Amino acid sequence: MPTASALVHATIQDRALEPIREKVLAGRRLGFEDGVALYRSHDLLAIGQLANHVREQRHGDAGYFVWNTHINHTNVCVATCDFCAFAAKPGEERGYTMKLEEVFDNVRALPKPVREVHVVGGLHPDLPWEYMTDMLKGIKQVRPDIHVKAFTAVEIWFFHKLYRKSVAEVLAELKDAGLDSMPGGGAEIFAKETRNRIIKGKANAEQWLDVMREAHRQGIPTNATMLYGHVESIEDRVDHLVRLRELQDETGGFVTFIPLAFQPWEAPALKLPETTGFDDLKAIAIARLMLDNVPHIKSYWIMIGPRLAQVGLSFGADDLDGTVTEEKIAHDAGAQTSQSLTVHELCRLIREAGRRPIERDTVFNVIKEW
Ligand code: V47
Repeated sequence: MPTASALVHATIQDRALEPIREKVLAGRRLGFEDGVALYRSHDLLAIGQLANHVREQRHGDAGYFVWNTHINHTNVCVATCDFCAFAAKPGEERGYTMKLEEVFDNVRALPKPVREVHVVGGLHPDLPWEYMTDMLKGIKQVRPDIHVKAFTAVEIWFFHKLYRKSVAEVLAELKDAGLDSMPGGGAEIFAKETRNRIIKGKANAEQWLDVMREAHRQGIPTNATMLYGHVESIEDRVDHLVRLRELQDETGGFVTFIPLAFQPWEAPALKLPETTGFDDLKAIAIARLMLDNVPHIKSYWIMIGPRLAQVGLSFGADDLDGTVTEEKIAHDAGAQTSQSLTVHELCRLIREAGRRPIERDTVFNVIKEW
C-alpha cells in the first residue's frame, strides 16, 4: 500500500505547494504565506488532496448532515451591506416582522425529526428586548427538545447597543431564555478597508470576534463564516482565516466553519459575477488546511448547489449542513438552488461521494447512521 505521503506526492504539479505538503503531512501549522500560496495556485487536485488527507484523518469517511430549518423573524435592518438583498430599511414596503405567535406556529408545524432551528434576523431598531427572549422561551415551550441556534454576533452587538446591556448580559439573558448555540453569520470579511467598502452600520471585525469570545466564555458554542467572491483579495481571505484560528486557539468554541459564496444576482450594490467551481472548492479546501483547530468544515449546498457541495466532501468538508427548508438570505439574493433538500437526497449525495451519511445534532452528537 502506498503511504498517504506518497499518494499526495503523486498529484502535486505546482512546486510551490511542496513545502506546504510537507507541513500538512507532518501535522504542522500553515502560515499566512502558505494560505496565500494555496489560493494563488491552480493545482486544485493537489490542494484538494491535501485537504482531504486532513479531513479523513479527523473524520474518516463520515459525511454529516442535520435535520434543520431556518426562521428569519424580521428582515428590517438598519445596516447597509452591499451584498445583502434580504434586508429592508425601516419603513420600506418589503419589510416584514413576524408576530411571535407566527414564529411559534412555524415551530409547531415542524415535523418531529427536525432538531435544529436556525433563527436570524435583520437589525430591527424598534423591537423590544422581550421580543428576543420571549421568542426563545416560546420556541422551547413548543418544542423543548429542539436545539435553538440563534442570532449572529452582529445581532448580539446590536442588542448590546440598542438595549444598553453589556455583551455578557445580552448573551447570559438569551442563554437563560433558551439559546443553545449561535450561527456564524455576519463575519463577512474582517479586513478593515474591504469591510468598510461594503458594510455600513454594523459590528466591525474586532466587535464580532469579541462577541464570539464572550459567547465561548459562557459555554455557548458557535460557528464561523466567511463571505467570499465579492471585492475581497486573497490576502483578505487568508487574514480572515488566521484571525478565526487565533480566537479558536484562545477559546476552542467554534464548531464549524462555513465558507459562504457570494450570491450576486439580486445584490443591491455589487454588480459582480458569481463564484466559480474552482474558487468554491478552494475556499473549502484552504479552510480545512488553515483552520487546523476548527473541528468541522461545511460544504453549504444552499450557496454552491448540491452537486458541487457533494464534491466538497472530497475537498476537505465533512458536513453538508442540512435539510434547511425555506432559506431566505441567499434566495432573496437570487440563489439558483432549491430552498430545501430531503434527508433522502442528502443521504444520496453523501453516499455517492463515498461517504457514510450520519445524521448529527448541531454540536455533532451522532443521532443516526443512515
Ligand atoms: O451573515 C448575505 C450572508 C449570512 C449574501 O452558522 C450572503 O450554521 C452570499 O451565516 N450572498 C447568513 N451570502 C448565512 C449564514 C449561515 C448559513 C448557514 C449556516 C450557518 C451556520 C450560517 O449570509 C450573512 C451574510 O454573510 N449573505 N447576503 C449574498 N448575497
